[in-house]
Amino acid sequence: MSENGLNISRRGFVAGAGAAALGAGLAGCSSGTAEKEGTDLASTSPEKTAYDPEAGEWIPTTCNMCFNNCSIKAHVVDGVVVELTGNPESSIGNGHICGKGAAGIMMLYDPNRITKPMKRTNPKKGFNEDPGWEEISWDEAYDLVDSHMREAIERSGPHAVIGMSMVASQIGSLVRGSALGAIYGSAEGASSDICGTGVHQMEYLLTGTGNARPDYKYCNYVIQFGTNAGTATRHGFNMTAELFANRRAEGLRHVVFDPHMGASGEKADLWVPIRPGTDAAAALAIANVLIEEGLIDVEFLKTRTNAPSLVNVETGRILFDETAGKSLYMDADGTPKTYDKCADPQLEGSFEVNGVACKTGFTLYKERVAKYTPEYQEEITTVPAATIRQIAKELGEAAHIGETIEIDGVTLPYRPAAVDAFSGITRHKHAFHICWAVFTLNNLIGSTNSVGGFCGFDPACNGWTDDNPNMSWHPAVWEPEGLIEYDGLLLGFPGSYYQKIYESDYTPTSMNLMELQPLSEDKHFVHVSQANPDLYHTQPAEVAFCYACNPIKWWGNYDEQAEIFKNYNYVIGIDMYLNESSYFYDVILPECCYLERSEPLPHAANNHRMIGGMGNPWTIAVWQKVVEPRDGAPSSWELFSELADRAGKNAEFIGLLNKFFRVKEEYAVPMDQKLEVEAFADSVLKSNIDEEHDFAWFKEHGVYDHPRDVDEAYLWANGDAGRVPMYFDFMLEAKEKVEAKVAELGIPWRPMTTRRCPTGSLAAVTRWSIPTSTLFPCITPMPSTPIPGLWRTPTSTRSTKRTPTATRLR
Ligand SMILES: Nc1nc2c(c(=O)[nH]1)N[C@H]1C(S)=C(S)[C@@H](COP(=O)(O)OP(=O)(O)OC[C@H]3O[C@@H](n4cnc5c(=O)[nH]c(N)nc54)[C@H](O)[C@@H]3O)O[C@H]1N2
Ligand SMILES: Nc1nc2c(c(=O)[nH]1)N[C@H]1C(S)=C(S)[C@@H](COP(=O)(O)OP(=O)(O)OC[C@H]3O[C@@H](n4cnc5c(=O)[nH]c(N)nc54)[C@H](O)[C@@H]3O)O[C@H]1N2
Ligand code: SF4
Ligand SMILES: [Mo]
Repeated sequence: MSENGLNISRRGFVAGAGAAALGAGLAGCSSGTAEKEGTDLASTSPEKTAYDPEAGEWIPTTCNMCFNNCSIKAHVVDGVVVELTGNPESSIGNGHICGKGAAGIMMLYDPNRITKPMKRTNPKKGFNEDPGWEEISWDEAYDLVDSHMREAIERSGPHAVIGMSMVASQIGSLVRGSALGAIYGSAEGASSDICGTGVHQMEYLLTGTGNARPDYKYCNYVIQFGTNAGTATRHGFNMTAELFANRRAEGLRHVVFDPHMGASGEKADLWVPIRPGTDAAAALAIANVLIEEGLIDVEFLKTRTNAPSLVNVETGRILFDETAGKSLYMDADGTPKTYDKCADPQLEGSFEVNGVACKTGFTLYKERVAKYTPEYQEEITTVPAATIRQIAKELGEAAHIGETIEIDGVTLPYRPAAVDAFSGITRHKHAFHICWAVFTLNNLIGSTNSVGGFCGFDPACNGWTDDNPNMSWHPAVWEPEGLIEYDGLLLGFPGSYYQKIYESDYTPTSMNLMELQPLSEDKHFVHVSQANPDLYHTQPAEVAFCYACNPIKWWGNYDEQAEIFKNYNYVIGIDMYLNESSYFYDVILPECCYLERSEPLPHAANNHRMIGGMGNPWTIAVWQKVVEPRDGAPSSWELFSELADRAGKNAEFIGLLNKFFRVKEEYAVPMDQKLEVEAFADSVLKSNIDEEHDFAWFKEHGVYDHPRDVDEAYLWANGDAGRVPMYFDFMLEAKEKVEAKVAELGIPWRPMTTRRCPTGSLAAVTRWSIPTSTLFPCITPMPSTPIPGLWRTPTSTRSTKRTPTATRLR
């Protein structure tokens, strides 16, 4: 083993051809100008070159040092990258590069990067065992992957293999899932359970898209619960950082609930330390004060939420008109009417309908939060009651309830106050319930989907040109209650929690037991069932395929995970480095660095990078190779294409990718030969933009953008119908069905208390935290045949007519 443990001699590398320019690159990186005193990192290199920004070329591409994938420019001189900067022509990153992004140059030239396939020679696995890595040829590496995958599946069926990926290379993960599905019929996947679990579901339910944020441009008051969005982290970090900082300087008031004074806490106007895991109590107390003080948007609650729904006090279930198949509201004239025919719905009250005692959903909500006085929550959270009162009043007053604003000729509700949240509340038990309590505050003040309020990143898209609607989406409406559905992250394909809950069969078909978690986001149950297959009646996987991830650390219990990993017959890893998980890998195939590869449509359709909103156009940016890959290591696209080609599965693999990327037939690449990445990029771009904007155009220009219309930034700006839930009747439906199914199958599931209140404890729907399947296809292995219903005609008036099972008037 060499000094760095990788059979790569550091000395050999540094003395090599890239050293002089590498030194120059580091100097350039640290100072931005030639030979600034005191920052000379290049002194160890044998030869020092002055940095000349005019030399060589500046190549537009995409950063992958984190999943934000900011648009950058790489300064390449004599075939060596000497500096990375933000690309000011792109809204993705707004021309900024963060410290980590600038350090990408160090990853590119890091001698410890793996660039050749290796196999383990020590059969013993463990954190204290040297795997004894031995370099092997690419041929052998592909054969090892192919034979172990194939044999496991032939022996034990499609569930014998589990694919794992997360967010480090998100489109690569989509390709990984597609390839394993198309080539091997692999049907299992796993991901981490401590990312957006809880948050994304609430964001889908409230904004029709899986990522939401304060509408910073217009917002004057932001409360953050457990997130450093725009100060250090989160989705579209470099887009948000400047915008948020400017708005704070202009007087935006920033309140942060966080046990720890992190990046947000230290910049906030008011940092509110809170006992970890207790945020729901604080949020419910804020709701209590808002209601007490009359600081609620009654009009919004009546017309854009299901709060007026009539609820059977006995069963907790919403009343539906049997013939119309729609939920019932009480009209001002004292007659119950379907939600869409009710002229003046009563937000509050107790009624009797056909002999059934009922209350409105809002009344039940109000009764529920009555208990959460500021004083009561103080005992739970440690946050002083007076602080909660102050924040609630500030929030309610900042919301400008009743006011409107005109944007691009459209008059819209103006609610410049928003409650935002992420990791700090999603990574606790009952994450969904905490998020539920927290995000409902936006409904109370009418800021959900309003100008200045809490808005989805990309709630709707009319296409990337004026006359090509190929890339478009708009959430449908769940007719029985008029609730908005969603379009998934990444690819913008339609999804429906309501359909899953009301219509699906809950019988689990995989180790993830996804059918029993209809609101689930990530496939993470594997880490429980793999260790207890008998308990859950699941089939353990035999081979694990880990792409661009470090799964040992996903669940916080390294030692237990180590035991699980030891139990796989064979573990395949694709990475750029050895990490904790690789102590358990049998074979590692390197992927080249992001600066050494090209990827089609790096930001997918509507992913985490584009925060949306007026002023942020639809931006399509290039990800292109800026230097040749060291040792010829492939990209994930090339690697999976090779596997598909060797297996004779080109048509299946390419067919699936065509669906995902909405490739038009006239631009499709040949299906009977190995996928060529840049040719595929061409078909994707031409299909979704136009003939002119092919990959060659992007290589030269880097970025294409298209202005965002007002109805693409604000969900209801075109007058569309649609509501969001305040009373979560569907949770009760799911609870009943999950309970019945686990009882039938003898699956241990922890029952929760059975309250029927909207913010109560309906957590039997989930065993852990509520975890999704097709929302995040990047982490979901795909079946080998195209998924029915995934490919739909783009339209902005799509709606669904479905009958809930609970249409009876009860
Ligand atoms: N620059 C950059 N941006 C990124 C990423 C990256 O690697 N780099 N990664 C991306 C990914 S995958 C994710 S998931 C996001 C994460 O983005 P964020 O959600 O903003 O992540 P954190 O900085 O972990 O923020 C969590 C905060 O919650 C606090 N916290 C912990 N427990 C509690 C609690 O009980 N209550 C409250 N109120 N707060 C609590 C913690 O102290 C911490 O300050 O960032 C994404 N954006
Ligand atoms: N302890 C701990 N656990 C956590 C979190 C945490 O903050 N701390 N965060 C949670 C969250 S929010 C998330 S999203 C997950 C993230 O979990 P992962 O996605 O597993 O993220 P990382 O641990 O960053 O591991 C990424 C791996 O991908 C490799 N890699 C990076 N770029 C590339 C590439 O271009 N190609 C390939 N093939 N490999 C690449 C890196 O070398 C690294 O080994 O972790 C979750 N678990
Ligand atoms: S925030 Fe942007 S520049 Fe920084 S590492 Fe992430 S993708 Fe790169
Ligand atoms: Mo994450």
